[in-house]
Amino acid sequence: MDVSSFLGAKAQRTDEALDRCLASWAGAPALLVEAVRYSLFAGGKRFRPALVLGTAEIIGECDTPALPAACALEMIHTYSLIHDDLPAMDNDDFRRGRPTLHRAHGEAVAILAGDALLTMAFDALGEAGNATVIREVAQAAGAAGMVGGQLLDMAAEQTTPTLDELRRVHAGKTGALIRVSVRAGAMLAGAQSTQIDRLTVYGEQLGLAFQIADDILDVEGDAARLGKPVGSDAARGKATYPAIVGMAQSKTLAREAMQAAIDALDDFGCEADTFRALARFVVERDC
Ligand code: GRG
Repeated sequence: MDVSSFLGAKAQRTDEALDRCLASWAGAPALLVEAVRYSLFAGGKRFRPALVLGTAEIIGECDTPALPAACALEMIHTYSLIHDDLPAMDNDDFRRGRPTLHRAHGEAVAILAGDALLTMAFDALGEAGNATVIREVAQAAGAAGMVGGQLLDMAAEQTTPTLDELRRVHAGKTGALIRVSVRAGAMLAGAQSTQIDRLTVYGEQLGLAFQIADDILDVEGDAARLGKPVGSDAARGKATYPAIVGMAQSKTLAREAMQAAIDALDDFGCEADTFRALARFVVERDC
């Protein structure tokens, strides 16, 4: 299956499951549900759910056991985007092709919608009934993962970190959720530990390639395709790969990470071909 059909199919499957989760949200104020829906169904790529579901299929041929984790990872990712866009953080006006949630509904509603998504994610994850997965997702999203990476990222603004420091920022801010998406899908499909180890390397290298590509797109991308303005990293003095090592070296590093991700799949057969193509897509994408 080609990458865009794969992403499209997994996005549809995830959206249907997310819709069911929200429909069962009895008793929640209508404004909160509307705000959550505004951000959740704004046309994200559903990249993390696709990783969860795709990994489960590589291992077990069926992605159903991993569907709660796919929903949970998208809810956590969407909450992180809502909070990242707030005036206290990046103060962004556009996300996923529409005004950011705080521009549409105000800051307080945006904070609460993010809180609601984060808590609902763990409700959804509980359905999968695997305590190890719940703990790994919590750790990846939390202080030693995405939240910690976000703090380091803010602290690095207007500074020139070393490449190792930059890697640490991004391993937390972006890499942790991508890595745990692959691990959760594998664990919920009953993978053996050697398979989980190889897929973890794939997830780590893919996350790195994804972040470098994201930094490159902020310089060279098309705002209409991205659904948000370009050039904001440089305007804010953000520590990015192009800022630290230059554009040419950034592209080389992205390709090296892509190749390392593909190499990590050597023990798998044609069932992992879509994931090999996905690694190429991550560095070649325009949105
Ligand atoms: C607020 C705790 C907290 C964390 C924020 C997600 C994040 C951490 C910051 C966003 C800043 C950013 C642009 C990071 C680069 C990588 C990234 C997460 C890009 C957005 O993810 P995509 O491309 O977005 O998967 P869609 O909209 O397609 O889901």
